[in-house]
Amino acid sequence: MTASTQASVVSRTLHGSVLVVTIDHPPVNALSVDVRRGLAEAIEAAQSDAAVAAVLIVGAGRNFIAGADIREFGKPPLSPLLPAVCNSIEACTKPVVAAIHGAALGGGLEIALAAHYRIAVRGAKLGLPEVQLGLLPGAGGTQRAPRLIGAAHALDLMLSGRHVRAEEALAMGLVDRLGATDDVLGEGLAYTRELLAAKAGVRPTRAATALADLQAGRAAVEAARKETAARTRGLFSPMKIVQAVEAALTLPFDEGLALERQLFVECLESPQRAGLIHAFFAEREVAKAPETKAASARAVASVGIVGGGTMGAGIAVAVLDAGLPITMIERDEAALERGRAHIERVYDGLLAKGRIQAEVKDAALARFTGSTSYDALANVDLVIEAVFEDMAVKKAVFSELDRVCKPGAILATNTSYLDIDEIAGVTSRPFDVVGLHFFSPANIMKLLEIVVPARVSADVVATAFELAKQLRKVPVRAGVCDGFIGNRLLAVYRTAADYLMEDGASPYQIDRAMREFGYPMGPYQVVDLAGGDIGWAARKRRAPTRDTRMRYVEIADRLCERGWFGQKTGRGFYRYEPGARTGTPDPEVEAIIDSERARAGISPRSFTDEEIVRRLMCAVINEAANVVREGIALRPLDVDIALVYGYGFPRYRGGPMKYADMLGLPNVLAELTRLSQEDAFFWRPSPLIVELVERGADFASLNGAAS
Ligand code: 3H9
Repeated sequence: MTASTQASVVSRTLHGSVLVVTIDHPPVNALSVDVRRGLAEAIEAAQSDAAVAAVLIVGAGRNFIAGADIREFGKPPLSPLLPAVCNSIEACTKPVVAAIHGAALGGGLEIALAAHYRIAVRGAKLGLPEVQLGLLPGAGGTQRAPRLIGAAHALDLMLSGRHVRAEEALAMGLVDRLGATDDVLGEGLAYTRELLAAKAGVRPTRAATALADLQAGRAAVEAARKETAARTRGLFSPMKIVQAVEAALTLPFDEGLALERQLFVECLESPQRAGLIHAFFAEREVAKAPETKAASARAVASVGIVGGGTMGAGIAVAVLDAGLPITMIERDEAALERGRAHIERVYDGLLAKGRIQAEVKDAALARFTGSTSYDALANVDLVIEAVFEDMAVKKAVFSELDRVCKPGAILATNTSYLDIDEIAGVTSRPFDVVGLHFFSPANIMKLLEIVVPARVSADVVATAFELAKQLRKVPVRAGVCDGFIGNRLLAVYRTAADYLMEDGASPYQIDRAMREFGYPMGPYQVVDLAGGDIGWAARKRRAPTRDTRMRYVEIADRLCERGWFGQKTGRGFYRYEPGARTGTPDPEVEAIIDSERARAGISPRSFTDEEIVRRLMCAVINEAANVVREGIALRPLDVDIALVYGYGFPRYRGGPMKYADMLGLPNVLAELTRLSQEDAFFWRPSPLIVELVERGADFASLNGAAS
């Protein structure tokens, strides 16, 4: 080593004739303006310094570079821009090598693509995940990657956003060499010296030839275009990616770069980019609850699960997948066997799809113990109750848990509506009782509502968050109320849909409008999928306490009275052929709706799809504001993540609160005020919305640093 120059985030050190340029910008070496400047200066320095024969770019810490600094998007651009930095790296007259460890993603991989040679060590993950943020690789990636690895691989990387391991990257030609050890600097230096010794010279990726077979390239672009049209309905950036890769085939490199820039800016300015980047940060922010800062988690090495039904078995798989042993309790041997069989079926399904190997299933089942006696839970660290949704039944379970569990064991309920304070009240240790509300299928759905009753201790809540991390769930903290965050908002969404249906819209039009908005399914398809009987039971349970000012639509009850519970009975709002998952509109249902309208004295009106979306969204946004105001959700962003991860709210709209901010809260308030002339009780504007509009503020202002 002969000389060293320190910039704040990019340092330069001469190792013999190799200039090592190290990016040290925690936490992930994102390409902020300082990093870009440091890189540009390093290339300039290398060019003008006769002592430098080659440049080696490495990242300090756990990653090479995670990409552009996402926090800069939406703000005025600062020079030097990343495409220019990449171009200057490629144009360097001395060989530039990228040595990759950890993440080389997005703009990070584009830096590596602009270098002349690439080496990766084990554990490196490379990818172009911009599509997940509503973007496309905008620093030459759409032009360099196809020239280096061919259009098919490049499109796969850019359209899926997936990360590839070093070995796969080598196989597709994304890197030239795999390091034999984990020492990224040592491996990088050795490789660079080898290149110098071989007089390898510069090798600009713009001149790479993987697109030489034009026919294959065109076929890949056409296939991607078809698939994108069919699969990514509603998303803006995937088609732009296809267009940019097509340009790599048809245009000279610099013209391709110019088109890429234009398409990138279109993506950058789209509301989808704002929604998706909000979701990216919000998803990380939800895991930071006050209790996770205030207390340390308790150790959880074993888990008990009470109930082997669909929910209990799904939770069991989620816990087993995290490598923890479980003890399942059921009331008799037959029920226990059904629970175990259910778990086995889930693993068999995964095996059949090739998602796991047989050993994974065997190892998971080896961690399963079942019992019909609560005494088997004497030593577990945490129990999750997933029995029938009935207060008396839950109380009986918690009395038993209180009797058998060791001191310090955490007692969790998976209730989706019931008052957890009341459940905790039957135990001698309400400070150990918490809600863990999973969503079905529990081994797949990412959302986990962590419901915090009044007397629970902070370390129990912190443990719940830690468990969520272990189970790879997205945790959202919720307070106790009927339905917590998600189901409370779902109820309002459904009610607003029912009002529209009774007032004149067909359930089929409502479903279509919401699908067009971006939901995977409309509200009545969801009812048919979940089973109409579930909502019917809840409506009957709530009937005695229903607010008399609340309008009540009976259409769904009429269907349930006929035994039409949806997919499982072949009829619901739709008709289903045996075994079919998609239904067809049912004229008999429409006749029932007509007669219900007549009975209620309503002359049907017509609604546009846009009006349907506006009403349903206003209902959700308004109730979500109440949820935040009452402290049931910590911040608006917690509501956003709950709905995106648990209820199919389109991620590219960021969640209902972000969507409300994009609509403009004064517009939302004006709409609520207009609607409240129809029904002053249901549509009364939330005081939080009124207050924010008066202050000229938005929901984002309540998110703290995350916005
Ligand atoms: C792009 O590159 C566009 C270009 O093509 C064109 C430009 C012209 N920026 O996830 P973690 C923060 S688009 C700013 O918890 P992990 C993150 O918020 C970009 N901040 O860690 C968190 O902050 P906090 C394409 C970022 O170890 C902290 O870093 N790249 C960025 O589980 C730790 O993150 C991507 O989409 C960023 N780019 O996972 C990659 N990335 O501590 C996005 C992270 O305050 N990043 N932060 O909560 C990732 O996928 C993961 O962060 C990574 C590490 C796998 C790298």
